[in-house]
Formats: sequence, structure tokens, C-alpha cells
Amino acid sequence: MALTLYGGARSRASMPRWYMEEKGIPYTWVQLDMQAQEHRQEAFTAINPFGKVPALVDDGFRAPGGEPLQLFESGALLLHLAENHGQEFSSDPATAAAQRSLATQWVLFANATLAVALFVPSNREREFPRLMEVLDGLLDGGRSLLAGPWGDPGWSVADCAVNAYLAYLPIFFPQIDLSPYPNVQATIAATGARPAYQRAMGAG
Ligand SMILES: N[C@@H](CCC(=O)N[C@@H](CS)C(=O)NCC(=O)O)C(=O)O
Repeated sequence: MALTLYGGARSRASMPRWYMEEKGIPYTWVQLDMQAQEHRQEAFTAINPFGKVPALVDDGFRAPGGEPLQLFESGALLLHLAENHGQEFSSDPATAAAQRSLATQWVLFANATLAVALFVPSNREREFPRLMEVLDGLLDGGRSLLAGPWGDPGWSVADCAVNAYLAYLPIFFPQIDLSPYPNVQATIAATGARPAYQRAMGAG
């Protein structure tokens, strides 16, 4: 069984890459030269027809046509990895079902709500403070976002998705004052100190 992750320098490929580094999931990293438009060439559009990174090939699974499974959209990659490689969910089916649904909620929140609030300038002014205020409350105590009545599962796919965007803040928006959000600041610092995060960011 082999996993191949395609990405570019400073791209969203760092999210699934961070997840695999944290969980010790073996993978091959293919870094496309996006300046040279390698992501628009046929060798890659055969994997993601939209020509965007990240994309993942998992030959432990078959697509409907029988070929190895190919996936695009960072959130889909994260959920596939959590479900099939990350040993994230409880052995109790009812607990696992709730954990899966919550993991999906957080990955979609990260990609569809948080990312838009950060990277779309008009939304940044309107949405950003409200989201940060709520996240700051939820991050109090350093628990996983998937902590619940079943306990704290530790670092999870939900933390990967949300914290990866929070960690972008000082990189892309150093002018934003985060002092009103001390738990967000602590989370960003803790993320940056994780060896797996450093490995994921360092080379990719
Ligand atoms: N919603 C997608 C966004 C993918 C995306 O826009 N990737 C950027 C790099 S971070 C890209 O490939 N841009 C090149 C292009 O659109 O030509 C995801 O989360 O995977």
C-alpha cells in the first residue's frame, strides 16, 4: 500500500502532509514546480483535472474504474487519511460515528468558513474577529477540538485542519493583532513547536 502526496512550496499540501507526519503514515512527497506551471501539465491534471494542489494517490484503494484512488481537495484528503490511515476513531461504533461527524464538521469549517474569513479581504473585516473570539474560547485549555464526553483523543484531524490555518496568520498577516486572542496565540505557538509540523512546513 503506497500513498503519494502532490503539492507545491507553501501550498495547502502542508495540511495533509502535517497529518501524515504526525501520525507516522509513510508517504512519497512529490513537489511540483508551480512557478513552472507543472500543476497544469497533463501528468498532474490526470490526477486532479482542476490542476490544483494538494492531490493524493492511495493505491490501497480502488476508484470506481479499478485504478488506484486519486483524490483532490485538502479536506477530502484529510478525511480519507483520518478514516483509513490515522486510527482516529473509537472502536465503539456510536462514539466513532459522532467523532467522524465532528471531524467532518471541523474540516469543513476550516476550509469553507475559516479559510474564507482569512483569505477573502472583504470577509476578513466582517468575519474574522467573530470567528477568532469563539475559537479563542474553544481553544482554552489546549484540548483537541474533538474532545467530548468520550474524553480527549489528543491531536486529531480537526486540530490539523483548524490549527494549520491559525498558524498561517503570523505568516500571511503579521499586521493582525492577535493579543485579544491569547488561546489562539498559544495554539499557534504550540503548532509551530511540533516537530511533525516543522517537517511538513520545512520541505514543502
Ligand atoms: N479548496 C482547494 C484549494 C486548492 C488550491 O487552490 N490550491 C492552490 C495552492 S494552495 C493551487 O493549486 N493553485 C494553483 C492554481 O489554482 O492554479 C483545497 O483545499 O485543496
